[in-house]
Amino acid sequence: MKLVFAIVNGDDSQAVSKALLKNGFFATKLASTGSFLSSGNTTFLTCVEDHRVDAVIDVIREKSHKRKEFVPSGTGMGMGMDFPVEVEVGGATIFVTDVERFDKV
Ligand code: 2BA
Ligand code: 2BA
Repeated sequence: MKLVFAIVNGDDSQAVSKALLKNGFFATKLASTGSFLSSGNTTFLTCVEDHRVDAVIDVIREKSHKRKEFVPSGTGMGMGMDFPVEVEVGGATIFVTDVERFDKV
């Protein structure tokens, strides 16, 4: 078994959640916060058999959209000027790890 961690932009989390369910995947959602934008994202934990990992990732990829956003740079140096910087958000950041044991008791 593998555990797929997927950090998904808050705006895409409903669509990802529905698509995982529709495709028969079990998942757990954790409310999370990115340290850079300090805005909410959702971390999906999905534990699946090894051969289903690519299928989970395909579902998440299909429902997560990359886009550009302007955010305050935090470099106003106390002068009241905080220049916005463009960052790419959306898409999903995915980690896959081995699971030693999987039980439902
Ligand atoms: P945030 O930390 O809020 O980051 C949002 C976006 O800001 C990032 O999008 C990236 O484009 C930019 N960014 C973040 N940290 C940066 C840095 N140190 N320098 C320059 N630009 C930076 P994504 O890369 O798509 O990441 C989206 C979210 O996924 C992140 O939200 C964070 O919660 C998570 N994440 C991304 N990479 C990670 C990693 N290596 N480990 C753990 N969490 C990660
Ligand atoms: P359980 O299978 O006992 O799962 C209880 C909770 O444990 C789930 O809550 C989910 O948060 C987590 N979980 C279970 N298996 C997981 C896995 N492989 N990876 C990550 N997290 C996992 P819910 O999602 O609210 O599901 C509640 C109950 O609804 C489940 O109880 C199961 O009986 C049913 N269920 C959930 N997803 C299903 C699906 N795709 N197909 C059929 N039944 C589903």
